[in-house]
Formats: sequence, C-alpha cells, structure tokens
Amino acid sequence: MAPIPPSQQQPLVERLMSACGGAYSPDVRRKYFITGPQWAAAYEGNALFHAPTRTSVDFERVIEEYAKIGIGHWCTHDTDVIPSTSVMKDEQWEIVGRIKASLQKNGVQCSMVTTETFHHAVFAGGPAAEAPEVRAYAAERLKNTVHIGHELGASYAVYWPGSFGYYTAGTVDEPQALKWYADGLNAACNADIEFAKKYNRPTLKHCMEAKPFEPQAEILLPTSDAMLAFIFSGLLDHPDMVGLNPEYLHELMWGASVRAALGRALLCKKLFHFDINDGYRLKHDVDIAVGLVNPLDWLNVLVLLRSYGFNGPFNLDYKPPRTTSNHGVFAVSFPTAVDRFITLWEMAGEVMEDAVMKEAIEALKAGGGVTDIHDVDGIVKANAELLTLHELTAHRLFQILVGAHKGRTYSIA
Ligand code: GLT
Ligand code: MN
Ligand code: MN
Repeated sequence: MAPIPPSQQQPLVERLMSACGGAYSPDVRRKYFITGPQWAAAYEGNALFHAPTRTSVDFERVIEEYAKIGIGHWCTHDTDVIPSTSVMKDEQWEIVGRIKASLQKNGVQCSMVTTETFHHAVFAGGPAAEAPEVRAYAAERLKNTVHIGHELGASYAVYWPGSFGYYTAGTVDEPQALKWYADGLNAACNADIEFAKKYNRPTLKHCMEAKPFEPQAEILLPTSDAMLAFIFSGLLDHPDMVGLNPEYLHELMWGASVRAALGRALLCKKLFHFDINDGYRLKHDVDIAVGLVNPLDWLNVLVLLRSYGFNGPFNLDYKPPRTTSNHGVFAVSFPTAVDRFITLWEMAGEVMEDAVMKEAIEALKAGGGVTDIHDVDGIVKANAELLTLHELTAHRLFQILVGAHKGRTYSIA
C-alpha cells in the first residue's frame, strides 16, 4: 500500500469505522446509564515515562462531543475544571456556571463529582496526612465538591484515596490515619445533609474507589473488600450514605475475580457506582477500554450485575491509548467503548434467557436427589454427572460471546 498522507488519514479512519458497522445510534446509547469522565476524554497520553501525544480539551468540547456520541452523563474532578488556585474561591462559581450552561445546551447531565486528593503537592503526605492543616484543607475540598455536586445536579460523589499510603513505613500510624480519613468522609457526608436541605434534593451517594497499587507504594485501603470493612468499622457517622465505586481493572490488578469482588459488594448492598474498563492481572493501572482484553470475563460480570438489578452508573473510566489522536478520541475511542459495553450488556441478557444455561443451572441446583445426607459417597455419585455442566455452561458462554449459539461455525475449506 502507498503511504497515506496526513490529509487522508482522518477520512481513512472514518471509512474503516463505518466499515466496522454495528454502531448504535446516540438515542439508543442514551438509554443506558453510561457516564463519561472529563479526565478520560481530556487525557493527553502523559505518564511517568510518557510525554503527551494529544493536546488539551476543555469541558465545553468534552460535553459537546459526549452529547453527539450519545453519552448522556458527564462527571469530573474539581480540579479537572477549576484551577487549584481558584477552588473554594468565588471565582469557581463562574466556571461552575459555564459548566451548567454547557450541560444544558447539550442535554447532558452531571452524574458525579469527585475531589482530586492525589495530584497536588499539598497531598504529598496523603489526604489524611499528619499535619492537621492538610486534613482540614482536604475536608474543605470534599465539602466544596459536594456543594458543586448539588449545584450541578449530581447524584454521586466518588473518593479515590490515591495518595492514602506511603513509600516507606514507620511514621504513618495506620489505625490513626484510617480514623483521620473517616473524619474527612464524615465532614463530606455531614455537609451533604445540610446542602441537600438547602437545595431540596436527596443527599449524594458517596462512593469509595480502591486501587491496590500506585501511586503510593503501600496503600491503606487497597481493595473494595478493605473499603467494605472500613465502611462497617463504626468510624463513619453515616455508613448508610457511603458505598463503593469499584473499578473493574483495580480489582483485577490485585488478582481478584472481579465478578466475585462485585458479588461481595452486592451482598453488602454497597455497589453504588462502577468504573468500567479493562486490563491485565498484576500489572499497573493501564485503563484499557472495556472489553478489549477480557470480553468473556466482562460478559460474566454483566450477567451477575443484571441478575442483581444493578443498572448503573457505568463510568467509562479508561484512558484512550496514546496512539489515538485527538480526533480519534471522539471518532473511535468513546463510541466503540460505549458500543462494546452495550453489546456485552445485551448479550448478558441473552445468557440469562438462554435455555441451555437456564436448564443447566436449575439442574445443578436440583442436585441428584440423595436423601441420606450422611452418605458421603452417595452424594458424590448422585452429583457426578451434573457437575460436568460447569464446563458445559462455560462453553455456552463462549458460544454466546462469539455468536456460535446462533449457528456461526467454521469449517476447513
Ligand atoms: C484517577 C484514578 C481513577 C479514579 C479517578 C477518580 S482518578 O484517574 O486512576 O481510577 O476513578 O478520582
Ligand atoms: Mn476509576
Ligand atoms: Mn484505573
């Protein structure tokens, strides 16, 4: 093939995108509770060893592009949109006003707000550092975000305590630090109760998000399970207001079965919000778009969530790869991520209705019918053939994933 000059590259991408087919319309996409973060679309491709590959994108553009794609909800960190020197000053409200106008103009809703307590130098010692002024500052930031959330009409607040940990142990008193961290969340929840009254709105759902590795070397609340223990520890003034925002990859990173981790959150009625993406076990937070690495596992995850009535928010917390251009972020990265999610979600519905799956699961639950429960060998024998269904259903899930249940086969020509 002859080299493709830059002027012909966008048309090529557009043509191949439409050749892919299978895109859902923006109206269909809007039927799902899918949320798009400001930081994901605005990510410039920079990292510790990576220079940026894209230019910055402001919230006006992100909201407009999300609206065109059919992503009906937008979320943000305070400092994604407000310079840190302006946060909590009068000038922040002028920016919030512009955000409101932009959301309204494009028919997009703000679903969630989150406080950046990890990037700025003030959080070098973490959001619950030893110095009381750092903790007081962090609490003010959390309360301010709750206020902005009510102003923008959000229903969720997320907390990713990225800097809550250390590189070297010895000075940080872990139980004390956890108590201080709870003080911050308590300040946010108590302020929320007051703001909710003033705004005549329900309180927000406060969602904790765990990540096991990075950016600290050791993390004090590394997993969703650790956060569940924290929520039920007695340290929180309003544990009913606090739940989880698990991220698919963050659970996978430490080696969990994501489906099982989500199952524990569901059991505790604490699955409030879900960051959807993909990646690899025991690696850093690569934030690949949903379904590009583990589609079969994703199908399994969505079967669980659908079975338990979790309908979102599904937050597209991934990083468009550095190899994708500014144009590609909105022309390829976001629409394809949304469409894979919808496809997997609908497939999960097919799994739940599939006659083979249903009968296999019912048969396993029926058991072999042994009545003498002291007859261990008899119980084993009675279930022996039934247990083959575990592998059969895994095959069936694969078939549904690749369309083989609808007769798609291959033959050697
Ligand atoms: C950061 C983190 C994400 C969190 C964001 C919310 S910040 O990008 O890696 O997983 O969801 O604070
Ligand atoms: Mn996340
Ligand atoms: Mn991540």
